[in-house]
Amino acid sequence: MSKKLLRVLRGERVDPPPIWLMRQAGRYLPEYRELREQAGDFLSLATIPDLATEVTLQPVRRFMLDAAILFSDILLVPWGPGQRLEYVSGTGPVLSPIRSAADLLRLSPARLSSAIGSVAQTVRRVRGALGNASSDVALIGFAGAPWTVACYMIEGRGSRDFVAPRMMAYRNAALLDGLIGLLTETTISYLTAQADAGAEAIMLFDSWAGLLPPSQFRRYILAPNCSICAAVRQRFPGLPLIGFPRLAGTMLGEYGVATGVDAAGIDTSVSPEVAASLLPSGVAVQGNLDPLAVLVGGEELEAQTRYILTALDNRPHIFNVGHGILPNTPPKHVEELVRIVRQGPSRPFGRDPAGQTAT
Ligand code: 1CP
Repeated sequence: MSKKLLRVLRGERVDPPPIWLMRQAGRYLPEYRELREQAGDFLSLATIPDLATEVTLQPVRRFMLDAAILFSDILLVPWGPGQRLEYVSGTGPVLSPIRSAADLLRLSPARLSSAIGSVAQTVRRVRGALGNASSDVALIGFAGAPWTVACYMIEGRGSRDFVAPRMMAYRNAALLDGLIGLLTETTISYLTAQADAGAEAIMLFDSWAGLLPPSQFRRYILAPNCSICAAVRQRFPGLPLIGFPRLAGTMLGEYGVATGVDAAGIDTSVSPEVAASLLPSGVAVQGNLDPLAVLVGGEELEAQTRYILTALDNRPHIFNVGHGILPNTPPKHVEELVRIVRQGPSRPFGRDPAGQTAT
């Protein structure tokens, strides 16, 4: 019998739905903090295959989740070809910003191959470890989508509004087109290497898709996501693809149709029923519990979880959070969440916590 997550990605409704969580590996786990300290810096943790393998497996072992997600970061794709990158504690990633054609020319995409090599090695080791346990756990590989990676490359750090890349879309579209084109090609190689090494599904994170108006959304989100999905499909026809155009709002429907993804991740702001109605019927919905509800725990966690389970009961559904698990989340609350999801959408709680009944 094939793995639950893969069945849902093929369009099957599975009850209770499989569950995994964005940022399921990370600082909220004491075993992660310990290994992170040993490694010294985040990039070592992400690029030394033995360490990255262990961190990938930690949450799967602790919570018996239905999927492992490769432990890596979306910023290895600019770092590999030579963009300076540092993870500064308290600030997050800091990069030397790309603001001109000369900055772009300094990157050498051929150098990405050594970063790709270490990530492929991690994928092989995780598959080996999961295989030995003859488990039902699927391994998800991933990359950032070009616009989201470009946001960090141009801004040079995390931001709430990423003004520099958005300005570039108006004032120097040729440069942005060049960068998005380069990222589309490198992302295809990066994902192809992960699939070759044994990733069983691929997720494309477009975390900052929601910053663009519709015409730019089509140019910088739809077009590159479509090219990547088509190229990966051509090489790996049966490999399921999950797209996550975060905060895309009503553009979610166009995204689902144009890219042909097998599942769409939805963020916390989207009503699950509306997301389901915007997407083609065979497309699975992945999401979308508020990470803050996991942090808070208790009755709120239970009510919000049951609401989502009920709202997506009649649809291929992968239970997840709407954005990454927060660093202060008590691991006990994740345990509790997994327990609630495995009980399925039992009726008495199938209400929107604000009082609206799920249909
Ligand atoms: O230990 C630490 O201090 C590092 C924290 C951390 C972790 C645990 C970073 C830095 N990256 C990661 C791992 C990571 N990043 C994974 C691993 C798999 C898992 O989910 O368990 C994944 C899938 C990502 C993807 C990622 N990185 C995204 C897309 C998803 C999202 O959160 O929107 C983004 C935007 C990044 C950039 C990034 N890397 C790290 C941080 C703190 C950030 C966000 C910076 C910001 O915007 O403020």
